[in-house]
Amino acid sequence: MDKLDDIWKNLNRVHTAQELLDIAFSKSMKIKPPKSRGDPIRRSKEHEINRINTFTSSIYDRLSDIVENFPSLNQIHPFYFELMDILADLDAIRLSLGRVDGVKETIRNLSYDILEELQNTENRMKIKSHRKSLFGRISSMIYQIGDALIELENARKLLSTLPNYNPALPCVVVCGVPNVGKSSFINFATSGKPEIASYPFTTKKLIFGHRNMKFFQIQFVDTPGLLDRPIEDRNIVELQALAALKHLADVMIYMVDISENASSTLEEQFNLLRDIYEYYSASKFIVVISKTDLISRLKVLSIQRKLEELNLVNEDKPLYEFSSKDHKVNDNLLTYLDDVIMNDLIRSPKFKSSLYFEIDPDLLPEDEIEGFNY
Ligand SMILES: Nc1nc2c(ncn2[C@@H]2O[C@H](COP(=O)(O)OP(=O)(O)OP(=O)(O)O)[C@@H](O)[C@H]2O)c(=O)[nH]1
Ligand SMILES: [Mg+2]
Repeated sequence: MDKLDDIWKNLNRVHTAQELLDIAFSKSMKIKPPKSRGDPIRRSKEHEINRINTFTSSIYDRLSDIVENFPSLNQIHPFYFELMDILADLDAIRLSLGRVDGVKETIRNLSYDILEELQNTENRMKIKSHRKSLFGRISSMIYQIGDALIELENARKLLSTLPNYNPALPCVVVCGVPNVGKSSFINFATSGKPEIASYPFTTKKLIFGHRNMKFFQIQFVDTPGLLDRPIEDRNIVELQALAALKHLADVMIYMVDISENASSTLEEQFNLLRDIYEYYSASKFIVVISKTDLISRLKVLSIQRKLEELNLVNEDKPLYEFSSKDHKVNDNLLTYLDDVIMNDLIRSPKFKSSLYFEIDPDLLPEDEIEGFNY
């Protein structure tokens, strides 16, 4: 599967209608009349035919480039499909592509017709006016798809800023209500450097970080905070977090802030966790109490008991702690996470085959090679 980066970053900028026409006009007007001294009518025809061909193919080729190079919406990874649907208007993109495609064919057919008429014209003024009227008709068709070209350029710009997910590598998605310390965890555990601030809703889009294992990388996704509310009330920022939970999370870390200044109540945080368990699947869920440097041991234990009573943590969904200020407590979480990835996830059918491509077998010791069943 292509990485998004590869798909979008290689796309050419979509020109505006005016730019397309300016380029085509300027190219066609540079065409010099043929040098031969022959029949002036024939020379004039040849000149105008060359101009028409240059003009039409400049526009036709650029419109084809837009349509053909735009990633096929039916083939991209479902995560990108959903993100595109959230951030851009997929129907409008489809419609715009269709309009551009249609116009380019009309332009070509029209120019064939005019060229044929021109062949049968013996009057120099008429020859010129055929060419002029063709340019005029093509120009108005291009102006008519001006809004579609702008729509496609906006989509290209927006989508080229999306994160670069690699489906061949395991992915840990970190989520929770706003301000619980998600970005602080990503900052601590990975190469990612998301913004961290004392106010809620700091993170407004998905941010990726990576953690190097011996032979491969684990991807981590920092998500914008989610509020405890129904899906229909969620905004575009929250929907991006949900797209990551739905399509990317092999392991999901849910952070709970039980400190005095938490931005959401415990009940709200538990409700959200319940919803996530119900609607999203991951090979592994891990619940993490954050900011433990601010909390007494007694309080951590009492919340742990509460979570167990509510069956929000259990053997399958273990509870760990994280503190960005007291790194000692993080060892347990990171060791467990690495174990889950190395022992369960990476040997699962989903990654076994892709690892074959990611790992240079020469780097693997003998026992590891056996372990991976090459
Ligand atoms: N004392 C203490 N403060 C923390 C800890 N983790 C995060 N904070 C603070 O809590 C605030 C929010 O941290 P972030 O990491 O930005 O939280 P977030 O969940 O990413 O927030 P949003 O992106 O807004 O949802 C910041 O002021 C952090 O410095 C921690 O372990 N201990
Ligand atoms: Mg954040």
